[in-house]
Amino acid sequence: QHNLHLLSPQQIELAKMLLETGQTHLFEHWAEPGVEDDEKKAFFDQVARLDSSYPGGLASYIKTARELLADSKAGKNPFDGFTPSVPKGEVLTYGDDNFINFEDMGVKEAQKAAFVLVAGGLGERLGYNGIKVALPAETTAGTLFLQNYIESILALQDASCRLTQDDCQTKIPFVIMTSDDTHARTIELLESNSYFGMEPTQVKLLKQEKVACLNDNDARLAVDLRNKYRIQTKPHGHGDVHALLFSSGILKVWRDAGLRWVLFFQDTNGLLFKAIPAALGVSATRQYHVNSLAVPRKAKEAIGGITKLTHADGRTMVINVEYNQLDPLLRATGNPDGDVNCETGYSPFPGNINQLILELGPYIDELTKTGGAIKEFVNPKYKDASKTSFKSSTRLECMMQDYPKTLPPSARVGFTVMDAWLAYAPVKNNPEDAAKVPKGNPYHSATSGEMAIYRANSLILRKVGVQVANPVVQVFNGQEVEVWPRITWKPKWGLTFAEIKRKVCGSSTISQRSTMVIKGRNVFLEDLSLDGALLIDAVDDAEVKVQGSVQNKGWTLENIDYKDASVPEELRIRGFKFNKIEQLEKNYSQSGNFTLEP
Ligand code: UGB
Repeated sequence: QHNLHLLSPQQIELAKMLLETGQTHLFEHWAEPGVEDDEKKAFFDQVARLDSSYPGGLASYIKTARELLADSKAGKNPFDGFTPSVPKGEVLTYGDDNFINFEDMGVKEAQKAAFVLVAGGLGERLGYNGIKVALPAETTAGTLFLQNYIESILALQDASCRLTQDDCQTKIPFVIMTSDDTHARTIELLESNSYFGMEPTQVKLLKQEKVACLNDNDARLAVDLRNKYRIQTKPHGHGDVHALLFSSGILKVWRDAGLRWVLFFQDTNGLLFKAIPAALGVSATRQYHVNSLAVPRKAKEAIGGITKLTHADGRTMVINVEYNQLDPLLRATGNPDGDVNCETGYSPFPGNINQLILELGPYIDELTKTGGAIKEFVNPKYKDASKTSFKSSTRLECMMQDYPKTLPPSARVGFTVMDAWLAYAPVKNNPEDAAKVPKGNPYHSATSGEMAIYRANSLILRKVGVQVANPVVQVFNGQEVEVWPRITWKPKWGLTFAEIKRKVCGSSTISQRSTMVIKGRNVFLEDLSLDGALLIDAVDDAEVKVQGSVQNKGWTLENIDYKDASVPEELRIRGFKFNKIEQLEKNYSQSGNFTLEP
């Protein structure tokens, strides 16, 4: 009351809203008028931000929170009335005719695509001190995750452009969702690396805001313990991406520019773009409004399961059921063993890798109705069984893959299952937790993420006719992994099966202890016999044939311990580093035709 005369009309409205929604306690310990006025102003600035960044405003947030907290207290099952079953989707096999046709189609469609990376999370499970997209995806070429994503989008853009007759000006738009935790460091990474070759105007950052924390079942907002004029906030989840895209107005700009697809992806999957062209081809061919990428999933693996839910009233939807909910849901619906592997050795529910392809038109139609609001959930940690108080404040959360929950039954929601070796190897777990993963389940660590890249590249080269040696098994940071030859190439060398096949002819062999890095676009492997390390770089208009036998001492893998603080964090979380003993390195900086014959 005493402070009212200091407030602007907008601030008075916000104060009224807070009082009407039961938030009187926020003002209880305020100093009298004239004291700490700057802090009071900052409080209202924060409330204004919380209000404007949430679809429907803060009052709507508090109302939803009360409902969800009441449901949680009552132990209400969010899947009440629904029976889960295994849905049908498109199952692809790398390199067969079907896959190649989808890839062709996907490359054509890429001209009408925009990409959205959700990178607002700090990755608490990984415990890395930097932003995750700044980590090297692998340490042979040293390509960073963000660099790999940008170079892949550019490779797709070029490949797509090459298919058109006319002068192609396509610049695939790329949005990165950041948060206060990642925003400044993402900008710095882009700027200090000249946007990894992308035009800065192609890239747009959208920063998600945190949401207010809740102290009790009445959804009373939590006062920040360090400052009584601030409300505690926490991340709201990757589901924010839809509201942010909608409110930014960018979706309509894309539609007006003739785009048709929006592809969403996460921060640390070094394999993802090997699966993108075919998955986009599936979207276009099947005319899916929503297409989720999936991989075979081990029961209880920490990724959601794509599930068909059928309600007693006849409604059905195909949706991700999060890993902690799938097992109880199955048990509650007549499957006493819960989430278990079937005879294939995998869960019958495909694993969601949170790569979504949405058709832009229906997406805009839906967001025009919802404002981008996504069905939320709350996960309070209660002090005791009475569920009347929390151990610490909680907040509402939302996930981007819950977007289909509000869609009408007529929406075409599908999914595409890819081989896990091709499509999915995230870096989420710290070495200690990864070492505890049950045997046979993926580690999802920096170690396994890097080794998966070498395995995928080795398997791809095998598919196009190169004789690649078998892997050996080694243990790094307590994790047993297959070590394949360390083969990497830039996305522009080959993003699709057809493109890679075109670059390989004759009969080449690569031994297990070998390392190969291809950075040039037009490098052709012809009767190469590699036993050691070979690094080739070439400008785009240099055409290089690689022949003959390359043999040298090569690069060896040296074990390092994740606790060894003398080694940089991005290396020690892998448990190994390269000992670069001997290599053949060739760099072609002029245009022309060349033959690399050692
Ligand atoms: N992220 C944000 O941008 N903002 C946020 O507020 C939070 C996260 P996690 P999660 O593919 O393995 C997801 O923490 O949420 C970004 C799916 O829900 O790595 O535990 C963050 O930067 C699950 O179904 O994953 O699990 C990162 O890029 C399964 O598919 C992304 O969101 C699982 O991923 C994911 O955040 C998986």
